[in-house]
Amino acid sequence: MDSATSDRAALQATADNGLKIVVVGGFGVGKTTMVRSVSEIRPLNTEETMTRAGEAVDDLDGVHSKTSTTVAFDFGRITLDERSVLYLFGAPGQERFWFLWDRLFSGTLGAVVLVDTRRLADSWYAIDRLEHHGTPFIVACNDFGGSFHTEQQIREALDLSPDVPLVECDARDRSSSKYVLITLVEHLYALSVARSKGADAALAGSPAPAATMTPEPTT
Ligand SMILES: Nc1nc2c(ncn2[C@@H]2O[C@H](COP(=O)(O)OP(=O)(O)OP(=O)(O)O)[C@@H](O)[C@H]2O)c(=O)[nH]1
Ligand SMILES: [Mg+2]
Repeated sequence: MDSATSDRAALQATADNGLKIVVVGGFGVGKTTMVRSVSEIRPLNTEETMTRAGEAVDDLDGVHSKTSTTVAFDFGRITLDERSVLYLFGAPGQERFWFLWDRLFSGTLGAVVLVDTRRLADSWYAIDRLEHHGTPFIVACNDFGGSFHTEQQIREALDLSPDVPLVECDARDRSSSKYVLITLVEHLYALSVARSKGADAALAGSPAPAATMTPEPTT
């Protein structure tokens, strides 16, 4: 069986419970690298070579060695258990492709905002869009060896609420990328537990439903 056939077989084998996760962030922060490092199938990438013609349009500050860029999205997959799989989508980072993000976020359970701490402002738009959609997210700082920032400095620069998890990672490293995804899944689980507790409390505090009330005596 060639690898494309085995990839298709793997995709068909389990899809009972498909959870869509998006990796988003500014240009060249390592989104494609993360999807590649962690996917258990050969990932789908839509990389195109960057040309000199694009230099005037692309903001290459801090990513001069980059030779290709995502023009649609990356796609990978990770099995969680016999019935559940994570479908991983890597967003394109260049500003001219940001119009694709809103579509990509549709049906998304949660997101990883990948950040290069040398260019923190490049992450603002991703966080803004996720908040706009109400999509839960965590922030992962990809290690490009920039100057040291405390967690507090990063939280302030990104205006992050204290309940959004913030982790460090190396997107090239499979176990580090896995840890990022586990943090996101745990965050989503905690949010869902908090939501169902809130719903239970609201039900407990509400008046008894009409069907259980003593019927009015009939004359
Ligand atoms: N030093 C370092 N380099 C990294 C890391 N992750 C990715 N890179 C490198 O950074 C470059 C950009 O990575 P990509 O994965 O293409 O970035 P991207 O966010 O998908 O880029 P766009 O799709 O063009 O926005 C590549 O040359 C990677 O090898 C990291 O953790 N540390
Ligand atoms: Mg990419």
